[in-house]
Amino acid sequence: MADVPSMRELLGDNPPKNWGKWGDDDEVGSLNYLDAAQVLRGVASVKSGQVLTLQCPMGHPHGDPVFPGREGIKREMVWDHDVFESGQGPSFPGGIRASDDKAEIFLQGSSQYDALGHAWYDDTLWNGRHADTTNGGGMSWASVLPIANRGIVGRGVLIDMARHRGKDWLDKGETFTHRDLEDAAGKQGVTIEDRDILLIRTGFLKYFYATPADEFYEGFVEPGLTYSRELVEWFQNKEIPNLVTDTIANEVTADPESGVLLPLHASLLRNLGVSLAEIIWLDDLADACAADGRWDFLYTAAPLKIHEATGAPVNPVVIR
Ligand code: UVW
Repeated sequence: MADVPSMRELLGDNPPKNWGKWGDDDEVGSLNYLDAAQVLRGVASVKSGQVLTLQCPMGHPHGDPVFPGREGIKREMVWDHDVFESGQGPSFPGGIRASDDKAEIFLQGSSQYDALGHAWYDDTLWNGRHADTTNGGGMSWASVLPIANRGIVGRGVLIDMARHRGKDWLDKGETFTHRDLEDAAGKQGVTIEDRDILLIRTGFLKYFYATPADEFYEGFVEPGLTYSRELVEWFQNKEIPNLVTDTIANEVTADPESGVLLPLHASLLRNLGVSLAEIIWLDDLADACAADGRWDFLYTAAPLKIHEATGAPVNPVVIR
């Protein structure tokens, strides 16, 4: 730890920022780029009417992919046939019965959107607000609710880095840059256009479901985009509103050169207001895109509307 620089030392005193760009009270950041014209651009990429949903199931028998320290959903039945037969269920006029259940979940523990205030450094989060806004039992600033209220609709483009590198999944800690994304896009025959919702497949969720948990979590380091100032400027200049990946944390877990953890959470989420969607199942979409060579589509998503939450589950829908 002693040799690892602080986030400020890594990113510098004057990193690219979008604070104030949409007003001091803005809580959705780069999603502001997704105006009506962007919705129509997404609609224009629909050619066949095929619909795909991108959420990983919660409560999968294999276990759920979560960042170390979190747990997958714990769900239990409240009413079932036995409850009624033993006389412990409610008695409704006419005799109708119903199954019922409840769950304990980490709101960041499934396919989900991060709130813009979810990650910070130097006591300051998105748009310059103090991190003490996370105190008091909930996020009073930049929770997931404004994102949920707004919804996310636009042209999505999928870059399949695993397929590009001829692998089922990228290795632990394998990195790539925006230049690699452009290169892969070129090979796929698609252009990453300004204001596109950027989806990146690494195959790492496929690896999760194919691998015993102890092997998956050993030396936990996911593959993903790696920090550089140029990469952050690329996101800013292209006005990317939303990064969506099939990894738990959207970036290589620790910056390979400095050892700093999750610097893109700091530089994209906190500084640029780029929404992050994590643990998103992209394999079926990638297969569909590869089958007909079309890698752009209408992307739609809305996380659950949970007051003051740090993030919320989501089941994005793609129409292509
Ligand atoms: C952490 O908060 C550590 O990660 P994530 O944004 O992936 O939930």
